[in-house]
Amino acid sequence: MKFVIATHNKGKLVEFQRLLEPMGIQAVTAQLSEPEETGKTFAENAYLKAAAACQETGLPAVADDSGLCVDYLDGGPGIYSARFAQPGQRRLTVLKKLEGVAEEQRGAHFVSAVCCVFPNGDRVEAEGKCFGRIAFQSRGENGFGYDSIFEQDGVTFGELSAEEKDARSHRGHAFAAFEQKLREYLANQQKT
Ligand code: ITT
Repeated sequence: MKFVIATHNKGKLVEFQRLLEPMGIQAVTAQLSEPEETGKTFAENAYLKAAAACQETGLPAVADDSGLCVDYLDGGPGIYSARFAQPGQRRLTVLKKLEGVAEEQRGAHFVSAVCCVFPNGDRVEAEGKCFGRIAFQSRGENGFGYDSIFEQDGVTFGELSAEEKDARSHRGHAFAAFEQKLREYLANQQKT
């Protein structure tokens, strides 16, 4: 089964490939346009990206819309995680906004909404979350995006191996649920 991965984020791309491969999916890339993320939810934006990629390539397309939701920032940056500060400034901006905020008030979670759109218009969707805190400073070189400032049990995602991150991350959870739903969808397709 060949799916096109609808993302322009290199960090996500690496994770998509390693999460989709064990499902027996051949994950390919393509030159894709970047649709405007006009949705009001992660799920709506994931659908917009997957639908555009499916239309452009004629292949089933998988996208994720994801982000960091910080309790102290009323759930922000949330769906605006890729847009609320300049590239290279995003982690620092979150850390600055939480300067002087005590550990108990630094709760946060990541969300990943995954959507696969098929050429016949069908879609399979799943969502995953993981909960933790915003660290006091950036730690760890692994991963991407906000990984080095998001910690669980005192360890940031930037300090985890790829396998460790997948086992506990929002995207790992979302793809596990997605795999289940995809299997059900494909089994139903074979019946009809
Ligand atoms: P695509 O839309 O092309 O997939 P994007 O980077 O714009 O790429 P989003 O709109 O979903 O993707 O924005 C997600 C933001 O949240 C982006 O800034 C990511 O770096 C960050 N993010 C998402 N998942 C993350 C993860 O697992 N670890 C760290 N940061 C993450």
